[in-house]
Amino acid sequence: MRVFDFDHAIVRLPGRSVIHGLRHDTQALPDYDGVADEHRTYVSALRDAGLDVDTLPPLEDFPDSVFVEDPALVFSEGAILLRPGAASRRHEAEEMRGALRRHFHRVLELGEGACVDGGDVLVTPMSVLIGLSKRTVLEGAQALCRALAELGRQARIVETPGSVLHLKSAAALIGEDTVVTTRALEGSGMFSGFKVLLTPPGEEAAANLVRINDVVLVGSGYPRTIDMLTGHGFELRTLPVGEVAKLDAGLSCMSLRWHAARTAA
Ligand code: CIR
Repeated sequence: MRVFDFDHAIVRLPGRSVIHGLRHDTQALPDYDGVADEHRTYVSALRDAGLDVDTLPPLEDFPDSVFVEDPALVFSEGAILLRPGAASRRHEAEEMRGALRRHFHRVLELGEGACVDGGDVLVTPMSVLIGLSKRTVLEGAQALCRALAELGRQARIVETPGSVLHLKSAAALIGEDTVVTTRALEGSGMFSGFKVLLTPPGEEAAANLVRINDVVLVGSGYPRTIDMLTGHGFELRTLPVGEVAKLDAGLSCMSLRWHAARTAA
């Protein structure tokens, strides 16, 4: 089974409060209907890619809770409840506990202590990369390494440039030995041993894409990235992300994905 072979996903509907989510550019105000439309299209694409999608209800108290990738990690072997780094997002982990217990026999918890966001965790065939960022600190990354070891997974802690919110804001595994990333992140050296496809200048945010089974979901506003990936033979599904991008988000953060073959869900 490949690391991007999935048959299940968890998503959460955006609440009307999503427009108050965290964002670095406070000028570009996101629109609730726009986010909801993009989310609907995304969920359809997950279903079309063959996933059984569990859709959780909106949480108005947590504007960023639509970005379910950050409070948890999921694998065939079990799930890990994380501790998001932004204070306004901390309780999203508790809100995810019930869904994880419904789907997984093993749910490990990082618990109290230092923070890790799931957006900083990139699963590759050899190891799980954990990026240190404004949201993920060393102590949290080390606690996550221990939890991953309990699930039989090796991890490697890496540094991400300060300009990047999350590791997966700027990198995705698109083939078993191939990543798509930005020039800035490639410069960190963390992808030595991988084939690297660089996003064209000005389209850095396109690296927040997601491969699911044989299809790659990519933002529709990145024509040069789309051409590049098509040229490399990837099957693409382009999706609108203009509104979620105003919340510093993209395609990977809106779902938790796993293959349930070895779980007893
Ligand atoms: C945040 O700043 O936490 C949200 N507005 C966006 C989170 C995006 N998540 C991700 O890249 N994994």
